[in-house]
Amino acid sequence: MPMNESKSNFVDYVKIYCRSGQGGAGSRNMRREKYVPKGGPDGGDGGRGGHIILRGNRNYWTLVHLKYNRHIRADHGESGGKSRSTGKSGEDKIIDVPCGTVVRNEETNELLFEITEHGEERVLLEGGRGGLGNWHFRTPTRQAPRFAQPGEPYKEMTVILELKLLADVGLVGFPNAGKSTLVSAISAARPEIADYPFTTLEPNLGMVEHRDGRSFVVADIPGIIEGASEGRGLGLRFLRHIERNSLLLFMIPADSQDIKKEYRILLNELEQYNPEILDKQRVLAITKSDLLDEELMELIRASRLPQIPYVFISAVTGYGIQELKDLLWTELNKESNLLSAQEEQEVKGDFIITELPNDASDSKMSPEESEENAQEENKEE
Ligand SMILES: Nc1nc2c(ncn2[C@@H]2O[C@H](COP(=O)(O)OP(=O)(O)OP(=O)(O)O)[C@@H](O)[C@H]2O)c(=O)[nH]1
Ligand SMILES: [Mg+2]
Repeated sequence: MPMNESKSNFVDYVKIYCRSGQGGAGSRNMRREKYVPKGGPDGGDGGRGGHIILRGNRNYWTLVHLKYNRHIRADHGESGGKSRSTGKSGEDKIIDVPCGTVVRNEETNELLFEITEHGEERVLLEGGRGGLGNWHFRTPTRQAPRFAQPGEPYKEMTVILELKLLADVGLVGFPNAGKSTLVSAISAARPEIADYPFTTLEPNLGMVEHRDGRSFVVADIPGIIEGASEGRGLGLRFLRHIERNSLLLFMIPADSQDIKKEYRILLNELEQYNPEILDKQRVLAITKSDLLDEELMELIRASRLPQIPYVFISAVTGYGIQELKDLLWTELNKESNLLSAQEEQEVKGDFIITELPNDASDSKMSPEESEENAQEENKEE
């Protein structure tokens, strides 16, 4: 099984040390000029130390640019000068990250913030303020203060940056289920496809063109196996990429021994990872249906299938692909998903909005249809 790690530049987790700049010291200068007796204090303020700032940038898709740049320091502020001149501020350091980057304190594991939008800037560490020059400390009784404030110290922190890809539909399935084949059939993405397990080692995103210029984004993630939550196979670390998908597409091959059982195993692994993932809407694609004839298909239909909307597909012949896209689109635009549309937009920023015409409303389901679906859901649990 070729597991060529070195070729991978998909980096979705980095630990970096950051340090802001120290504030410059205030000056203690005394004015001394030839014809100016008793010049008095004229020391200027120190400059501010540079901030460490994180900025969302839609041109970045991974954190690979930070992998070999793990120490980031902003400049210190300069000291104040004579004639009340203020020291130069230290330059801020701006760290560009992809939209969807989560920032945590490495020591405490505390979630600090999340960068979701292009251009969004958050100050991670403030630079120290510059100290005041002696000029500020004149009083009627102390006309020549020979002291000034030091600059504030810098701040430092090691942070963990984690990337959560933002896609509408997350693919869930065992290795070899045909996930990557589907993504290459319905989008312009060209993930690697092969008849061995764990071909996909890193997530791929594909933009799916639907009818009338509408589109949605599908995330192809590595296969999941039983025990993945205990670290088997590639484990479950990639699941964080589907935590925010609004819909999960389960993919189970038509030649599977027991579709329902396979579904249960997948479901169980997801639950081990994060029970909230199960709140998402689910759709089932029975893949490789070109291996079936009508009769076999009927048998599968009659068997105990999971109680979620399903469709037979073949990414090879194109069978059921349009039906699948329609189904995904309908499910994505269901009332329950639309409720969080505002939130979604916030999360996505202009990540894909530029390519997503926002006229999804006319394909909303009728109330009867939603109710039917609700009943189906109930049956299952
Ligand atoms: N007959 C048939 N074979 C398919 C179909 N879709 C995928 N395959 C084959 O199934 C194998 C696995 O396909 P992949 O798309 O790489 O599967 P995957 O789910 O991405 O697998 P991992 O990346 O390893 O998790 C390949 O040999 C594909 O050619 C299909 O619709 N019909
Ligand atoms: Mg794959």
